[in-house]
Amino acid sequence: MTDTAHVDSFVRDHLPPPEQWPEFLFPLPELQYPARLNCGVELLDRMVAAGQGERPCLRAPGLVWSYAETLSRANRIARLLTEEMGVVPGNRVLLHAPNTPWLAACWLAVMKAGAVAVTTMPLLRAGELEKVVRKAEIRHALCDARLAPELEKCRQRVPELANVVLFGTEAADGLEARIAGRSDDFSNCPTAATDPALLAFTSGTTGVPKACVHFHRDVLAMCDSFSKHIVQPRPDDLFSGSPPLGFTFGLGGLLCFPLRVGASTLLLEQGSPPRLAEAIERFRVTCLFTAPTAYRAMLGLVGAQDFGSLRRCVSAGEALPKPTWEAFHRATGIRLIDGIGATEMIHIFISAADEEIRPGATGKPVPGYVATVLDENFEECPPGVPGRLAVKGPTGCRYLADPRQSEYVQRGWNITGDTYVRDEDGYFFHRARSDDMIISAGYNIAGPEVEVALLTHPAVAECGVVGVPDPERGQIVKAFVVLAAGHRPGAELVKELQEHVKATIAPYKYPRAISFVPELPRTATGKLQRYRLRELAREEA
Ligand code: 3UK
Repeated sequence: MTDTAHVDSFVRDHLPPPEQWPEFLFPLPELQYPARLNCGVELLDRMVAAGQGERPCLRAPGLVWSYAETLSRANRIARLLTEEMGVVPGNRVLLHAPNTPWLAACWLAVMKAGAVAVTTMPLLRAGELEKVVRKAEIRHALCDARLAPELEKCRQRVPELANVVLFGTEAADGLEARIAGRSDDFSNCPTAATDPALLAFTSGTTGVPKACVHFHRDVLAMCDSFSKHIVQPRPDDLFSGSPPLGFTFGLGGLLCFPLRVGASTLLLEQGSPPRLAEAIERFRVTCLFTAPTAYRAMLGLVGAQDFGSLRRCVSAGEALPKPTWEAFHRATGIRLIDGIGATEMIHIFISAADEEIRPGATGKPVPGYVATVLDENFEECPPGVPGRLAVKGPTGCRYLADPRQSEYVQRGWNITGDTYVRDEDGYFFHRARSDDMIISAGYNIAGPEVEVALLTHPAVAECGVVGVPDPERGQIVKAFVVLAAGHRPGAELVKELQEHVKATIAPYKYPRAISFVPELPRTATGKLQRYRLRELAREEA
């Protein structure tokens, strides 16, 4: 591995040994990348050189930066990083901000400088930031001034994080002031296609977070597989959505996919369903990226807000329940694009669009990827038999210095930790996270299947289903239900919901216990935290 532009070899030195890497596949012409490749250059300089300079690139309410203006800012930030902050290729740069054009420009600058971006969720607290800074040995940070207090607390605990520059401030030592006088050209770092470009921390629930290493080529591969073949964006598209750029779902959908084709992106600091719905109407968003629960919540706003501009709507992060797909389709005529992605894979690898969509299925392997369902002995499960989802393609899992590498990657396959079933036509259906399967009186029950059944009842706004210990049955199925407006909790409704599930799916799967709750516990990326529901159930017992 001499073919690198990294001067600081920390990330490369802490990659897993080659025999623990997944197998990589590049089966399409668009996935053949040259040995030297800088994804920031491909996404930005290349577009300006191709005559896109005057077209809109980054937007926020009240602001539009063209491709040329974005390039000018990214170049001046790259100069600040390399000329003044002392960043050298391979150094990690922490980026901490809500989704804004400045954050996007900083990310592009980090790429162009050959540094390694570590973008964190804006909601992280000092203690969580500390784990990231220690694990990735970070000395440099660019941070939104509004989030400075939390980062400052972190810096006091890790003094190695010496070099913090704030943006979104008029202060004389702020980023805007410090780039103002700089020349707006920059000599881009000639990174290798296999030089690390980013560390993506997983939204793991406990313990030390895992950092996934992704190369410059991986950033382009997510654009040239899922986006090119399933989203099929056009230069006149306007992308928007809720996932933070610190979550690779957001990095792809809200930054890289639009820039790869010369389209524009509307970055929103607040991506709650009402804000999103408002922005869709006001800015005429065409491609939307958000979570299944947000699509369900937006159903209630369909009459009040005009969604007529939407052309592509991508749902990921959790399973998209069939009732949500159907209700959204009835209300808007839009066929939601479900897709399973993972931080380890950088983006979506099973999905479908348009007429290929089968509501209730995640889809088929995205062009560039192969996927299968394996049993404990690594034998392929026949159609109809659930097993472990396994996938390979142009991207894959490489944890930074982590023994858990050999759990995620086995025999060249990325094992995502999901239980899936295939049908005869090759469609993949999500059952549950493998650790979330409920075993009750000898039956295997997938929590999400019970959730789907409950969601078809009008009283249910949201729900989460888990297994709780039971002396007789091993586990019983327990549902936590958030009621829709106008419905009241009570023994009668419990009975009604139980009967409803028994009439919808095999009766043995019905929830023997139901609790009504005001809201469900979710991660910063919007995922239901089933382990917290299990804790809650234990506390109640
Ligand atoms: C689950 C899904 C069913 C699944 C992600 C799109 O979610 C992303 O990454 P994470 O690392 O979580 C990965 C896990 O989330 N999951 C995601 N999408 C679906 N389950 N249907 C889906 N459509 O358990 C997976 O293993 O947080 C999603 C793009 C980039 C991402 N990082």
